[in-house]
Amino acid sequence: MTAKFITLEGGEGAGKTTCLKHIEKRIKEAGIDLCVTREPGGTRTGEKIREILLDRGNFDILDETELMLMFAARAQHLNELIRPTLVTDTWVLCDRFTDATYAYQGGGRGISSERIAELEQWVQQGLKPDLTLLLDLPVEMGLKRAGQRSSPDRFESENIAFMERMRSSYLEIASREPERVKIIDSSLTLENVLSQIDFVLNEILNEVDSG
Ligand code: Z5A
Repeated sequence: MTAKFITLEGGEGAGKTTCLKHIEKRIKEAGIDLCVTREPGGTRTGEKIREILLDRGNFDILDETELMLMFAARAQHLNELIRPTLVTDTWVLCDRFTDATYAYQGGGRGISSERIAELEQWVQQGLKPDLTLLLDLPVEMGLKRAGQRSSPDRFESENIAFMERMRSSYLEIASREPERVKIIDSSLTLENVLSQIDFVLNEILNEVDSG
């Protein structure tokens, strides 16, 4: 069996936290060893970088600095956790990964895809998720859901135009890579969202059963 690398993506208020728990449960119920992690973060150093990135007090971080911090955390994560875990036949479920960089730093901040791809190639050496679930919903709806939170972080404080560009970038990736990236319509009820996720998961879990 080859361990799978699964990522979960989405904009503001898309319901990632809720869906992640469901995906974790489904994979573990199938008797598969699973490591759940997140980006930016997932390692001691990565979590420290995350604190810098999310802190609203760091209003002076340059876009380039932000991009490189994302990849610095990712380099640590890949070498310390993701690759070593996958070789032990344990699946990895990661809350956000490089698609978020193309969406937030690319679409949102306006950094070119070519520049991001250079860093991706250097840091990942071709490693990509086997499956990405993209929770998609209209920006306004996501903001309404996320609005219930107490204190927004540096990214959650961005304006609607930023969020629209971020959403378009995610959808562009999904249309370019439909085999890997599955769009989940997360504007629907939670019950419906979870059943869309189950439909996609069943496919990858059946592959394992029959392989
Ligand atoms: N970032 C980046 O810029 N570049 C990168 O390369 C990477 C990350 C890797 C931290 O990520 C930030 O890092 C992120 C992008 C940036 N910035 N933002 N924003 P994070 O993933 O840790 O943060 P997050 O996006 O805020 O994720 P989250 O906490 O998982 O939030 P969520 O997706 O909004 O999910 P939620 O808390 O589960 O749901 C929000 C609310 O909606 C909650 O009250 C739910 O009960 C409700 N909900 C969920 N689903 C439904 C449905 N279907 N119906 C009705 N209500 C629902």
